[in-house]
Amino acid sequence: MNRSLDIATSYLATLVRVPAGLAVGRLGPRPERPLVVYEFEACPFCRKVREALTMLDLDAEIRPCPKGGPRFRPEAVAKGGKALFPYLEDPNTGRAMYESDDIIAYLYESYGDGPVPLPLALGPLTTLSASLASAVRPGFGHHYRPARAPEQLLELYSFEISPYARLAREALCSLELPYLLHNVGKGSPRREAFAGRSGKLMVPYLIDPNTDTQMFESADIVDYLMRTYAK
Ligand SMILES: N[C@@H](CCC(=O)N[C@@H](CS)C(=O)NCC(=O)O)C(=O)O
Repeated sequence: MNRSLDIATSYLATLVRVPAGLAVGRLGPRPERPLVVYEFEACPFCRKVREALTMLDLDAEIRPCPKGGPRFRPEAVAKGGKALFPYLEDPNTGRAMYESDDIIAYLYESYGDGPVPLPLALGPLTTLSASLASAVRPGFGHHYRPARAPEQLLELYSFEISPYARLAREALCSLELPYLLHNVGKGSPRREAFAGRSGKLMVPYLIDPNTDTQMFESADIVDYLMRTYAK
């Protein structure tokens, strides 16, 4: 897909889900360790969970499970017993679970102020619009593209609804590259520290400790990931 079409369709995906995954709401206790999420970018149920992570200002270790992926899909099945995504592990409480709605309810109980906000609580309507967001980016962040595995986790600063951050997450997903997702949605108390570290407040921002690389710009990030990891 050419760049203009990429951006236009990613904006469409953003539009159908706005305001979910944009701004940080009321926060509860902060976890000491990042959550672990097995998921894939194109999955509408995974999208709902990623939106909750942004709105709760939570970091997560993302273990991408694109179709045909040789590493994290089998790992998730070995742990949870079935190939169903998203699958959450919370190393702070030892809890692990399937089912996006159960995961979201758990996250709001544990790290929010209790109730799940409206954009994530509309049942079939939430699922329908989350599916539409996937439909306008057909095939992206869905299938595995052969790649070599990095030794260390990459890091990505992002927030779910950003059309540009989506492009970077799709590439990380299809290459099955695990990464620490730092959510910095609007109103995140961590935005200032991020801008101090990176030099400006813009997402996506990728850090790759394997090659000592840090960069902004979704097109550059996608290009870098393909050049560095795709086989
Ligand atoms: N009710 C589940 C549905 C999850 C679901 O159907 N996930 C699909 C992906 S969107 C899945 O895992 N399919 C099996 C696969 O991808 O192999 C939830 O809300 O989490």
